[in-house]
Amino acid sequence: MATDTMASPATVGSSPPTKVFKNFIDGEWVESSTGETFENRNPADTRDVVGIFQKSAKADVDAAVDAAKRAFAKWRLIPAPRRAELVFRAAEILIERKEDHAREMTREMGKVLAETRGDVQEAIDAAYYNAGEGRRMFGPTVPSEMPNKFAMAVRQPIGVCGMITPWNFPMAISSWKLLPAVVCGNTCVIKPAQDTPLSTFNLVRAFTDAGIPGGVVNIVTGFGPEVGTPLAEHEDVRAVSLTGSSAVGRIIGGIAAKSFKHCSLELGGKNPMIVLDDANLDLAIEGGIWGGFGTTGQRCTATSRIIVQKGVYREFIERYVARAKKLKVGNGLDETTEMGPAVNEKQLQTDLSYVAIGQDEGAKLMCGGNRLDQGNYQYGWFMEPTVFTDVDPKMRIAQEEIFGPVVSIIPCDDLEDAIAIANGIEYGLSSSLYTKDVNKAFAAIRDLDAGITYINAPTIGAEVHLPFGGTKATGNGHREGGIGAIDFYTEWKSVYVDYSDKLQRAQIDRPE
Ligand code: UN1
Repeated sequence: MATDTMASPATVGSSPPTKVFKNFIDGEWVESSTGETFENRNPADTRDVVGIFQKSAKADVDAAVDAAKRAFAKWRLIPAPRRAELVFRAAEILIERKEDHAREMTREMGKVLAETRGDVQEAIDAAYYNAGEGRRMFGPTVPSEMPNKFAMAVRQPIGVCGMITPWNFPMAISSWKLLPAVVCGNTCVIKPAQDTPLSTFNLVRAFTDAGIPGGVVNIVTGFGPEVGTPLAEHEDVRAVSLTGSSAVGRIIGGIAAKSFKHCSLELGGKNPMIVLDDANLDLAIEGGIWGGFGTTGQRCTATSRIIVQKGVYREFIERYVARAKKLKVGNGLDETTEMGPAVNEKQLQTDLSYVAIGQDEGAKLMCGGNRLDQGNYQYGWFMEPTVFTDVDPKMRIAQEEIFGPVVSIIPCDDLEDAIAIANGIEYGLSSSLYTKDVNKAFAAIRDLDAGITYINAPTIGAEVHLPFGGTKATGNGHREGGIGAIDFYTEWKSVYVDYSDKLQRAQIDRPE
């Protein structure tokens, strides 16, 4: 069991001992080749050091890929239902540890406890789903065009998979990648986001405690250029999965293309929520607040644009802004907090810079826009929930992914106009429509250019057993979640068994 050796206490300054976490390679917790480390600090109180992690380099990636390659030789031969049992056991372990993991996640990335509990739950859900896949992994068995010939396609593992994960759903998104990959018989090297490595450690620890063999899942912590790039470049890595920005996606996708790796990119969003005149406004306001400010706006599915029909536009903004102003911002460990901090100083600066951009562009700043840095806020990266109205769909605040608590409200004439505005961006992840008119709902389901559409719910809240991902600059056509992930982490092999005892030439020897 690796539980006891994952971290060792070290004394940092005069504060209480801070745990030092090592890389996890070949079933062992090991220091990085560089001998250097970095700190993981609480964004709600930067005096709180959550842990110290290895600042790794290419040599560590090489060691992890080598271990994963050796482990693959055996792991691929374990029957999928047996592999899946270990994942099922990991789910049960995560249930026992849910509260502790949620608290640690709030400390390392800031989102409120209700949401970090949801993040751990999403990993549990993904574990149960993928454990079930171990007994499915369906492939087609079809009639052959020849007599006495059998035809089917089976799923085979790919090999070593490299994973680069984001900080906003540090356990859930790691689970979307690791769990289907291992059930399908692959082995993995994961590089968690440098802001949130602990939650990925907690997920992997559940695996190791469930009995997954050494080398099947390896963690190398550090930064993109030193760890992410060599991982994507490594010739023995046959599949790469990234969740991150479209800018990083372009780099990783380019690297992967050079060696024909499978590559799944899950990137940015600028997700529209449309509110028509006939909508239940109470519901739409509540949904828009949750979708816009949940996770401090730091979801790729965040409701960052609200497109409201003119008949209810004034009433909607008045009531929406009143609600946004009342949101309780603070440390997510306080159960009464509704919105936590930005994940780090850089993200906060980006959020604030977009406030200035929106004002320069002539949008109306209705509330928020300021950093909160007095009193209890002084040690964290807090800002006010921010709402711009009368936003033109072409403004940068309506086009670019901010990844913060900044919502743009845009007026529209009717559904057709709303859909044109909704689709008029480079991204296509999530979308939503509030209406009571079933005809309009189905027209929107057909016409919104996005990977996900919600009716009478905001743009967030995807469940793990349906495909997750988007169109245009949101990705490269793959989907996580459900069967999409099984498709990504397997290679099809078509099998023909000829039991006729003679040469039968397909397409040529056509039976009478
Ligand atoms: C993300 O926004 O990066 O659908 C992932 C949701 C969550 C996952 C979001 N289940 O909002």
